[in-house]
Amino acid sequence: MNSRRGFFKFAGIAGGAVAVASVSRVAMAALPEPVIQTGTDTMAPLVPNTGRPYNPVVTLNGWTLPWRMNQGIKEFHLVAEPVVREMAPGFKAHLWGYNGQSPGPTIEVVEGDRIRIFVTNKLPEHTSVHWHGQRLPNGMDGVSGLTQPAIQPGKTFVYEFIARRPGTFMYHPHADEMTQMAMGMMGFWVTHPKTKNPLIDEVQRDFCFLLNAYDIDPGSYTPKIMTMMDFNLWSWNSRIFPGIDSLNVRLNDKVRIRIGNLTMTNHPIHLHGHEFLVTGTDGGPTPKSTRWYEVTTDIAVGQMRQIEFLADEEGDWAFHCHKSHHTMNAMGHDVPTLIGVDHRDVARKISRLIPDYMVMGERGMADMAEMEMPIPDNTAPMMTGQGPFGSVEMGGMFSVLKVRKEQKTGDYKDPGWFKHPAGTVAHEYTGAIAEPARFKSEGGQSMPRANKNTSDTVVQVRKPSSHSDH
Ligand SMILES: [Cu+2]
Repeated sequence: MNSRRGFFKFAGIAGGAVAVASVSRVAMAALPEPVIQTGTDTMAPLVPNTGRPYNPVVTLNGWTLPWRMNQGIKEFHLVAEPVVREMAPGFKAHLWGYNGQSPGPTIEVVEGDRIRIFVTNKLPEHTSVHWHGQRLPNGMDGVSGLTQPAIQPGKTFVYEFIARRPGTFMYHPHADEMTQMAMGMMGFWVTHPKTKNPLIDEVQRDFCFLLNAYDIDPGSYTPKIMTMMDFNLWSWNSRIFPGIDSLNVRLNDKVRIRIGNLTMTNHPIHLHGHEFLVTGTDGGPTPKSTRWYEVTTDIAVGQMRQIEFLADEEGDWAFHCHKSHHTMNAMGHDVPTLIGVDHRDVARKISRLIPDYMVMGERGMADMAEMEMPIPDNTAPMMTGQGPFGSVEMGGMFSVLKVRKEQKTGDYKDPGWFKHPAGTVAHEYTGAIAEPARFKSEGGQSMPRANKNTSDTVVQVRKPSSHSDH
């Protein structure tokens, strides 16, 4: 992440917005110039220099859309268009999104703000934008056919409403949704509180990202849109580990992370080393009496969750979806289970015919990370990511919370790997080993079984070979 560059880029854009009050009536009548981003760096927070002040969020591998003030109304310009998103280094997907990116830019406003959003459609088909979770006039809800005519290609529509309640929201099309959301059309929205709210604490770091998923065949570039369950790329803001930036914080910062789920399944999001509170849902801040500490929270389809914690343990803490299929990349759907099968002979025979032939997964899928097997062009390896101690064997929905004493207030740059104090890392034991205790009483049961088999049935555990039961 490149916070300096991002900051100055934004400072220039936002600086332009300040001058709006002095420009001509003709310019005021025109559409706001759309701001486009195509890089994948996590941009530094966009500090507001017009309108009410607030503490801005940081969008993982994303950015906040600048606005202009027009006679007291915040004006934004979203452009729905085809985009190329680098999902991880060396792996690009042809998606649809907004303003050069999938997901689109985060929109940040303040409770009570009057908002005008221009939406220009540069897609090959009609679209609309639904402002997920907002209180607004029915005709601004963005459901094509029900509350408005669809926005045809080449047309621009205007949405206007007041941000009535503070909280965490999303936006996405409500027109040919199956295609458009499978193609990556979505964005995050944060409405900050106008005055001090007893249910909304001040935090030093406020991160946000969307959970999304794609089905892109190894070696190809465009998602399949008919997929209901068999997604093979599980992403945060259309990035997959190791392409997801770490969340870098200062020791003892209060940290908020806002997460929205626009995939077709739930995601139990798990943080190591700390306990968090769920301080907000789709409906706004949670009453304090309903909060309890946990380390995993499930985020169902269409939901938003805000988690908060005190980052009071230094280190590199894993932060990921706890469904193990969701921390893998580009899995073909017909990978057979090969654990425990000896392929040496077969492999030797085949390798005479096909020199590159390798056998996957005899000892578990970790082989895949280890073998660096040849994969088709433009495919993310199933599990990658090199840590300070070797392969992390993770992909997909995985990142790292980096808590550092030396991290400066307001500095979001990656501090590198944690330097563990001497004697605090698990290590090989080389002393004498006593016989470990083993469970001796297989077959224990509360009642004797009727019609017991004459011989034992022995089964082997199969590694999951399909993605159909997420
Ligand atoms: Cu998941």
